Amino acid sequence: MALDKATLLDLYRMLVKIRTFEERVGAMYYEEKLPAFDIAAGPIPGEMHLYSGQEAVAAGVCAHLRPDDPVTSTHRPHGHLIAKGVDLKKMMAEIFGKKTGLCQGKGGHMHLFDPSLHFGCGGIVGGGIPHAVGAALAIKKQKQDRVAVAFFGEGAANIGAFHESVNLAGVWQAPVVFVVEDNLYAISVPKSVSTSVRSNAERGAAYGIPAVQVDGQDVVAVYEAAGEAIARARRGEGPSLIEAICYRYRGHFEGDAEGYLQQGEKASWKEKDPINILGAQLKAQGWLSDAEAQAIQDEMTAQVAEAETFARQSPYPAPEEALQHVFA
Ligand SMILES: Cc1ncc(C[n+]2csc(CCOP(=O)(O)OP(=O)(O)O)c2C)c(N)n1
Ligand SMILES: [Mg+2]
Repeated sequence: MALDKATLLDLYRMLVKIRTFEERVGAMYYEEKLPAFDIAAGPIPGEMHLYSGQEAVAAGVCAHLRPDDPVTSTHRPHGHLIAKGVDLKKMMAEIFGKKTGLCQGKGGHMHLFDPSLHFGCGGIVGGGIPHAVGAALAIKKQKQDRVAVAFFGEGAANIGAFHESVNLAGVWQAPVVFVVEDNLYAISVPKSVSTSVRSNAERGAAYGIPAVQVDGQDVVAVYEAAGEAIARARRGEGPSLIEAICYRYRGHFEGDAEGYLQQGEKASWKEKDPINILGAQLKAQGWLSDAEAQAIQDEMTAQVAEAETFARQSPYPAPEEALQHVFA
């Protein structure tokens, strides 16, 4: 089914928004860290895992979600939370460790929680998958039409929690959609040496749930597959799995020497860039001029700059607050 102009433009705007945010965070991350990479230095201390290149997955799935649909994410969470509709200022402040951040500066980039959007994430690979099933079970018991979504990487699909979660979701017919983002690597380990099946979509059959593979560079393909899966769950017809084949443009983490890549690999994936693919479709339809594309880029650059200014100008939490809101 052909998507209408408004839907396609919304998707395009979201792709550009996520890319612009990630590339700006990537630039700011290196402030004061170089020339000898000092992970603790600069305005954004600690590890950083960016989502550039994978935007179509978050945008295509989250376009179908409501604020009250629970989403669990990973150590690479920015794109999912932006697509869910987060306030960029609060998110950027959290990444900077500031008091005005989503978690009052105590979570940082890997621990972004937004109760207003029913969103959580964390650094334990696969840790969010059982949480999504738990949320879906609660939704089912409360007879609501909400849907839980778990985003995770193809590396996470090899841990026990994935298999237990998909099995129980199948048993309970819980309203959850598992979104495997297959970006070819878990850190430096290619899927071919860690995974017994060629495609994680094949694993759906083992647990009796519908599963499809989609081109994760193509936001329309993701949007259509996610639309079916999410509508099925809202109708009370149980869980689904979507495997999106995608590619991250930056290292596993910032500072990754990327010695595991094949020569020319990244350049060839960039030829299938999600923003360019959708941009070309919109232009071919006469729905996006170069000037309009530039205006969207300028708007997103301004939104990210506003978030940056807010984060930089916000105070740090006071040292005596360190033990508040934590299990001690
Ligand atoms: C339980 C657990 N094991 C190992 C790690 C270390 N680790 C962090 S990210 C990562 C790879 C994850 O790969 P994947 O699930 O494919 O996600 P991607 O980074 O590709 O988005 C690993 C092994 C961890 N954080 N948690
Ligand atoms: Mg991966």
